Amino acid sequence: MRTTCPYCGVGCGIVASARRDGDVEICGDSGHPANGGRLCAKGLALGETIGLETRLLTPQIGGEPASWDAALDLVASKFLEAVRKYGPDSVGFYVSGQLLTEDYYVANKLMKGFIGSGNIDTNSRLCMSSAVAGHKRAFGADAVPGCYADVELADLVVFVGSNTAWCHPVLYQRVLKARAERGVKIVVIDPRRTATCEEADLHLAIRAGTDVRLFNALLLQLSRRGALDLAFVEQHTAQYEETLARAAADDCSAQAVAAHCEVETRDVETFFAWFAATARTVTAFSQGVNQSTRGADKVNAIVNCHLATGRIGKPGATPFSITGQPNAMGGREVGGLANQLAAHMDFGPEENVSRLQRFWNSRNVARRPGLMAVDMFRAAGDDRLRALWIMATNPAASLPDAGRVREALGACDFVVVSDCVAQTDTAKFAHVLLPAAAWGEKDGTVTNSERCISRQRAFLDVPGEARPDWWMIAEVARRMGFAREFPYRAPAEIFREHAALSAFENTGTRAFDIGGLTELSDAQYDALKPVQWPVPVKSRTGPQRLFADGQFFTPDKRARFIAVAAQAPAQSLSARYPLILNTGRVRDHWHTMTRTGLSARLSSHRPEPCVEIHPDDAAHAGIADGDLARVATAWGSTVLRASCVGSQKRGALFVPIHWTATNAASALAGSMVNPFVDAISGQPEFKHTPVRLDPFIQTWRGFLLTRTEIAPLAIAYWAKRRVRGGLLYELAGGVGDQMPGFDVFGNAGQGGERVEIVNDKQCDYRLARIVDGRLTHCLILTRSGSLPPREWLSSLLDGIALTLADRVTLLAGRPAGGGGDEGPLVCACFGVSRTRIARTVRDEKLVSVEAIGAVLGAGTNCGSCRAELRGILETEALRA
Ligand SMILES: Nc1nc2c(c(=O)[nH]1)N[C@H]1C(S)=C(S)[C@@H](COP(=O)(O)OP(=O)(O)OC[C@H]3O[C@@H](n4cnc5c(=O)[nH]c(N)nc54)[C@H](O)[C@@H]3O)O[C@H]1N2
Ligand SMILES: Nc1nc2c(c(=O)[nH]1)N[C@H]1C(S)=C(S)[C@@H](COP(=O)(O)OP(=O)(O)OC[C@H]3O[C@@H](n4cnc5c(=O)[nH]c(N)nc54)[C@H](O)[C@@H]3O)O[C@H]1N2
Ligand code: SF4
Ligand SMILES: [Mo]
Repeated sequence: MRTTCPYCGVGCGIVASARRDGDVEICGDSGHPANGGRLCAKGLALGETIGLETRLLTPQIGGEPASWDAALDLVASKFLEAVRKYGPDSVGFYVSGQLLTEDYYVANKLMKGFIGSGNIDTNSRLCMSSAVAGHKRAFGADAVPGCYADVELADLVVFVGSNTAWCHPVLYQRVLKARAERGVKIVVIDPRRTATCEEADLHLAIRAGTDVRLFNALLLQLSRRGALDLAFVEQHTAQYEETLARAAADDCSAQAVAAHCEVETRDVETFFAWFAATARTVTAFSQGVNQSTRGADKVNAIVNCHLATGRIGKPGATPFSITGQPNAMGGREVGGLANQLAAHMDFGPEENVSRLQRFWNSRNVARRPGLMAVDMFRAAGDDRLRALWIMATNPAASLPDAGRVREALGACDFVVVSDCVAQTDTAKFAHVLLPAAAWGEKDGTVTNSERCISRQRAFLDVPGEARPDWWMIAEVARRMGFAREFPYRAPAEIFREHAALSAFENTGTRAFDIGGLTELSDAQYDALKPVQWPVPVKSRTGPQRLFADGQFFTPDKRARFIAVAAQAPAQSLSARYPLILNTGRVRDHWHTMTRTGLSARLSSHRPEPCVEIHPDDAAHAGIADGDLARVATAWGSTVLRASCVGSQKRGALFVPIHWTATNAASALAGSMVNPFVDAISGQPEFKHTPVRLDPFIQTWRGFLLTRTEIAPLAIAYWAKRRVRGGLLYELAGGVGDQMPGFDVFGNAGQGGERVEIVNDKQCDYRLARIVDGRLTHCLILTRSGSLPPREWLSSLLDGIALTLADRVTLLAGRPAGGGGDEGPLVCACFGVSRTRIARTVRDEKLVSVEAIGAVLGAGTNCGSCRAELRGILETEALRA
């Protein structure tokens, strides 16, 4: 079955085959325009994440299984009751870029079209809303001008606030291929030296939040160097003079900019010179730009430079917002953001509301924008919002100031959560839980970063009582009295209505037009090939690029320069919180790990929740690499494994977002993030919170291996991850935390053999439980000694009977012949560990990444680990 990857916005095509034994084979679809057959490690591992062990399979009311009828009746009646008593704005939907377009369309139609409130917002608020605001200000519409082919046609690709190598690996590979073939130059602008920098010709490790100053200066330098496309500026843009004047208000010399951004003058000059000299330039940006209280301004500062040079709508020349989630774009198309209507229409003009009234046959279309994500959860906590339905997102973990979000969820009268997974941080607060069909089980469409609409297709049976999201929303709509308007029986019907709305009274003034897909039969929808929008009536394909003719969607058809001022982030550093907290992603995990956490392979690259620290900052705080550290802001605090790395900028910490209360004691990045948002876009400032770093006083440490989940532990540090055959819990006690004993195994620990070693000198305690000759549990703790490596012991959980030799050395933690310490996985595609790579480099005297690839396969598929391979080569060369 041809389908689309459910992770990042690259939107790779996948061919999935369900085998008789229940396994699923995944490979890249060579016919898909996004990836041409390539996949990254996450996409490749999709087959490992479709198990049912963590799934929500029946509706629940108050934690008890319920029938669909009872659950849907309750949701409809609670929403109706709130609307009757307190008005339509007393209810809300909080939805997600991981819904399919059809789900999303129905949710938006119900809230904005029939309940009559603007209160539907999406996690895309946290992700893409600054780009949306920037596009609308500059182009008059939320339209991405370029396409993926542009990164291959460019001579210069500038990545701003984007760790593309890890977050959009297949797009990054396309750039690397062009680089190998044609010598495309790469510049990375990011405070951290990320994996994306490994192949870069220039890395500007700017101080967080200084992008506007850099791009304002670039604009001025372009004009001084005569690099402008004056004809384009004159014929197709407006507000150039004011914008230039605003930029010139700051000292725009390379020296001044370098000092402000904390980089070398030489490097700033090089960047300006390359940008000025290279007509075919793509500036690709992501969350380092968007997730900022100046996010929309950052976007426009970048777009300004492209407008000034006429580098838009041309092959190899475009600003390029890379989208995060698989359907970030589809959500924008259906109006999933609280401040826009369906089909890219704005609230402003009254005719848009009346057009929707006529199209939907409703008298009740919302006339005002609703609450944006952060405010929506504030309202849930103070009685303004009486009923909230959360779909396909985990806000108790992913919103800023997550502690307060949890309080709000706890205080809200009625919370509905639809998810595929039973236990998420958010599900704990649900009065009603609705089981959603997951990737592989549901049908619909998604739109990727280059406006390409692509089908997700079902190839697995829907398990238990799970249902697709569009179905549950339509069922609630019917029960609220809108049966006639929500008659859908299949996603194709919804898609046709969505396409028809995009073309309804659209005289070319609305960018989003897929009228050409309105007449698709069910069979044509099933067979729909990836297609870029716009697809107006009478056409079946869209143009690769927008604005090639210099015509934009503003009233006068001219693009707008936007004058933006360099401003500091919302909160400044202080003596108490002297460092910057930056948060983001790691290579092999996806968000709150509800799916990637199921794969042992994907869980091994970054085995524990960590904080990346510059070695000088770590030394200053008295923290060594591998220690636990306490990381605290004015909003919350965590205990994390310190990783001292030179790639981290001095004065800033980086904490991955993936660990939640479901998989760690106290590691949630969102609990520490300040809740300030961009006044223009409403997007939170996830990349800049003042923070402090302190050593964590650890009284004992250890780990626990178990075949099955254990009850929550009341200790300062634990972090859980999937290993082959079971789960591995890393453990550490703070002052006053008791060492766990046999009782942590719970009921599962009854019976079997028990092997125990106590070493009083180091206060070591080692315990194993063996049932029918197989290892089921193993607990290893120490106060002052060392711990054995985890790999060999966890491999014994696999269910194979222990040999006599295994039994003898079990509690030593090493196989009889030695070894057993493979270290973390570096190449997730081929499962090659750090130890094995280092050993092979030494034994076979390898000197290049290619040579490692030839011998071990590592780095030859998705290429995301090539930076790490190079690091190992360097370490081994130094050692030699
Ligand atoms: N592996 C993986 N891939 C993913 C995801 C995932 O969870 N895991 N999620 C997907 C989603 S939804 C999204 S939105 C994307 C996000 O993709 P990215 O935006 O590439 O990822 P992030 O790690 O959030 O942040 C990018 C970079 O911004 C930098 N940064 C921080 N502050 C600043 C600043 O002030 N200026 C500049 N120029 N840079 C700054 C950070 O150091 C970081 O390296 O990834 C998508 N792909
Ligand atoms: N500190 C910090 N916080 C951040 C960010 C950051 O950089 N730093 N980035 C932000 C960004 S860009 C994003 S996109 C968000 C992501 O944050 P979330 O959206 O909260 O993260 P996910 O873990 O992807 O949550 C998706 C949920 O939907 C469920 N799900 C998957 N498919 C379906 C489906 O088809 N139907 C239903 N009903 N459920 C489904 C999954 O099981 C999972 O529980 O995080 C944001 N939060
Ligand atoms: S790059 Fe990876 S995660 Fe993104 S769509 Fe492609 S396979 Fe999926
Ligand atoms: Mo995102």
